[in-house]
Amino acid sequence: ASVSLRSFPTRPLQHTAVASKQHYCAGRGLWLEDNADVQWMMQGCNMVKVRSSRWQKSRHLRLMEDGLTVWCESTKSSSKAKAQQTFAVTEVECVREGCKSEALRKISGSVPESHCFTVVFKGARKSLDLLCPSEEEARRWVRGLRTLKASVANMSQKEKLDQYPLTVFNMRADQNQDGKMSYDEVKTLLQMINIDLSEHYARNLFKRCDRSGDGRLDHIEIEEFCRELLRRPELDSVFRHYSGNGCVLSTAELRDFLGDQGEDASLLHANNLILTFELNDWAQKNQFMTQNGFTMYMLSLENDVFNPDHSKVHQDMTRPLSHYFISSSHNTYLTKDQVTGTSSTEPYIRALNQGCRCVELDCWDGDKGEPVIYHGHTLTSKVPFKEVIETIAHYAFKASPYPLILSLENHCSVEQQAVMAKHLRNILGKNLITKPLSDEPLKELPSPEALQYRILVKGKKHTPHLGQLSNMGSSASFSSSSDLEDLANSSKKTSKRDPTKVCSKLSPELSELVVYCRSVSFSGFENTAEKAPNEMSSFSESDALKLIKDSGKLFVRHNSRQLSRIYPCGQRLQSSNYDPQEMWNGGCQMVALNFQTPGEQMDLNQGRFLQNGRCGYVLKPSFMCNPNSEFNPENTGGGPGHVPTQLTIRIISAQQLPKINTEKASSIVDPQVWVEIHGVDIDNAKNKTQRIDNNGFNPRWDCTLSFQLQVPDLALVRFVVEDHDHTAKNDFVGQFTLPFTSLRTGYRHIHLLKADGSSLSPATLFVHVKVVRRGVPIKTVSERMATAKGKA
Ligand SMILES: *[C@@H]1O[C@H](CO)[C@@H](O)[C@H](O)[C@H]1NC(C)=O
Ligand SMILES: *[C@@H]1O[C@H](CO)[C@@H](O)[C@H](O)[C@H]1NC(C)=O
Ligand SMILES: *[C@@H]1O[C@H](CO)[C@@H](O)[C@H](O)[C@H]1NC(C)=O
Ligand SMILES: [Ca+2]
Repeated sequence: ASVSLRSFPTRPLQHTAVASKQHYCAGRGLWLEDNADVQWMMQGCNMVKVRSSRWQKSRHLRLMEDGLTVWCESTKSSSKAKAQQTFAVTEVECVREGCKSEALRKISGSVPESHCFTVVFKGARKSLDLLCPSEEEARRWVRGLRTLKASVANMSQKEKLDQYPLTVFNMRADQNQDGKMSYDEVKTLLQMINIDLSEHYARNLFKRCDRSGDGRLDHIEIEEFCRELLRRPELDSVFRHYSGNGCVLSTAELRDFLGDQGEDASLLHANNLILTFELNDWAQKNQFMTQNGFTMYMLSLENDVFNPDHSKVHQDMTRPLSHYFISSSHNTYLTKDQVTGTSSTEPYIRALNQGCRCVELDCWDGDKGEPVIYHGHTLTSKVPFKEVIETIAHYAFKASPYPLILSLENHCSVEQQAVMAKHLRNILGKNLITKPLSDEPLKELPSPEALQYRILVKGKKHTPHLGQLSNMGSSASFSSSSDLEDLANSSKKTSKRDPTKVCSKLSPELSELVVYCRSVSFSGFENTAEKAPNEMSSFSESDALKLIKDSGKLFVRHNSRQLSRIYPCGQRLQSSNYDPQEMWNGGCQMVALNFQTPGEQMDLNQGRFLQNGRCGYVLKPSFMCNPNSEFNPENTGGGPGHVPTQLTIRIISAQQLPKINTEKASSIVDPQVWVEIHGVDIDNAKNKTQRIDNNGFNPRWDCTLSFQLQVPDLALVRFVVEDHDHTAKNDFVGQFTLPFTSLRTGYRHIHLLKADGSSLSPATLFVHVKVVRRGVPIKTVSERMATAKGKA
């Protein structure tokens, strides 16, 4: 069934177009007018796309007019239709200069390194390795792509909204590539961005926008066409509710609105918002906010559901490491699953850029005395240890200044362990921790603050004076226990029975580098106070779950002092993930997930570490940081951390949900929204809205969902949009997850993310959030005013 937009207003087009046209030009000037590299990229260039030393093909790369899309087409015209490919600047994770990728390294002897670069994409998309005709060409493309990426990251939501239809247009809709659109092409575009307009309405709007009357729309006219479509009646009604005259908000009216939102309700704050978001000069001078200014503000990050104060480091960073959840990755080197996936340095870049603070290196003996990293006993490819350390050195502190932990799974001979130690020292230099920060006996672990810009090695450590102790270690082979399954079959089986031999297998050079993260096998919850704070244990997900279920309180206490690392069980050959929330409930710090595997578990990880400036360290709730803590994650009735709280969320509408099922050309999204609570067992819950048929462009639900939380400080809230499918499993459209403690009340937009964690911009949800603690409702300003009026 086709949905016509009957509520569509017939406001004169002129009115909206004028204000935003200025904006539009400003937005474009951002890239196009003043950047020589970007200009250069628009001229296009013939490069060689490299996959291996044998597979090399000529490609023409050109940046399109939207400043966002790069075309990459075969220079042989015959295969044109097939060989055309595009990528959007927003999909780029990073650009690496020279021959740093696995494919380019193989040809680095035969081509000038300065002519090469690699475009690394977010998520699973294969990297693009390119060889340019000159050094200048390579330099300009590398610099240009980086500039564009930075500018896009900086673009306001409104600018993105303006840009979005243009991008779609460039990428797919302009079928005959003449830069203008016929009515049929516009219809294709509408379908691509999920609008199902009535024929009658679409034709009328097309005619109104076709100023030149030639039956085709140029870029500016398409912009106007789209802007008309972007109107938001539900936002307009919020505006009218607070506006006395229905046209503008005075500073006082805006302040009242802010008060109801649960924000700083001061005239100063209201004035600042007018200065920042009001586009109309007259209104700004007279301290009014117009409808356009209000829309701009409401769509900006300033009004995001996620508290912007938490997008900076806002927690105390001077507590011991064991008081923090630490974003951790498992089998970091793998690009896919652990049976056939490729080992590469690129997953390290992606993980580190996401703020991951504990990466894993599975080290084995390699050729010519150089250790390599791969998944032992499998078909995964190998990557030299040295290259991985070089990559880590380069990206370690780009996203976070706080300490990075290298979790070594060491399967190497003593000789190659010494080589590992040498590389670690030489490449990481003064960043590497090689001895304790202080000579004092260690009472507790140092803080992230004290360890800024430092790299810690986690592994087994030789303790000459406590020789016996190391025999007690799990199998006493110094690989971490997650590889015991592998080792059980191998020759190392014998070493189990021969402790002396085992000790001699740890190279003193490598052992020396283990300072604050010394792997030992877990020895129970007895004598907790006597354990050295730098001793830590690894647990398989099932072992950890058992401890949490059987002795949750003791595990929480243990984790207030010792670090614990949890890893996925060995049966997860496809690199699937377990639920990290259960482990955080038990106070476990390093809950290692396969970062390469998107899905609910990685969404939770991204949500958990969204706060505190995404620095990869999040302070545990205070009731978990005490060695005498009474907090029990399995407890259902009261106790520390229990603050009964009601969360009420009204899902109002969504904007520009993309089409997911691209195979069915005519299909339009039938969206529904889930709200999920992930916390302690008793808090876990989910509920969903009804489904809206055939409208991804501006579906409206007005559906209220309510949840009771007991331990809000541990809870995450996840919003998931699905495309209802009558015949198969619903398709995932987008999601956003955030800590309950970072959720803001009032009318808010939620900026949705794709499965791989990157932005689904400009797709948003519009919601209203209300929180009531311990049965005490927080009164809104308008409710207070209503009460006051009633009394008068
Ligand atoms: C981002 O925008 C701000 C203000 O509009 C500007 O000062 C800053 O230089 C921009 N940053 C980048 C990387 O473009
Ligand atoms: C270990 O041995 C079992 C049975 O002997 C076999 O099925 C399995 O593939 C072996 N695993 C490895 C990693 O060699
Ligand atoms: C889900 O939400 C609907 C609509 O508000 C409500 O009627 C229903 O009881 C809720 N279901 C659960 C399990 O909470
Ligand atoms: Ca055209």
